[in-house]
Amino acid sequence: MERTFAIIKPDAVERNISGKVLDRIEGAGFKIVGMKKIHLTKKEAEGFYYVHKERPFFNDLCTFMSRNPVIVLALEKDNAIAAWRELMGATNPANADAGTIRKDLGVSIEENTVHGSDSPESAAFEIPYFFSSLELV
Ligand code: FUP
Repeated sequence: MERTFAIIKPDAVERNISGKVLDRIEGAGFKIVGMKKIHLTKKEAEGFYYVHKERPFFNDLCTFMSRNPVIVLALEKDNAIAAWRELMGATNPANADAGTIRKDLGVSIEENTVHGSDSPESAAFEIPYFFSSLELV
């Protein structure tokens, strides 16, 4: 079993479609081992996305991620990291495959509804950024 980290981003929480995303997650066989709703500060968003700090979209991304609450998740499944990336779809919803969350629910490359760890190293940073071990059950 592998664990990955996911976020239901502000665009989805604002549109009241968190449940739709959770339904797809559970329907695809992921076990939700951690879940909470939080409102990130801009600084917390910057810390989370620090690998992108030199990118031109960094400031807008962190403003977006802190404009309203998000739902953070730790997910467990065989090959969870790759499986969740596949279910999410490409970063830009316009390029995402049919049937993926970003294709069906994403608004734009920035407001793309969900986040997912892109490697074991990312998951190992991202899960404990939000969850203590006691919160993973
Ligand atoms: P992903 O792993 O698919 O979420 O994509 P990246 O790690 O490359 O980018 C992280 C987030 O930055 C994306 F989810 C959305 C945002 N982004 C932009 O706003 N503009 C871009 O050109 C690229 C990414």
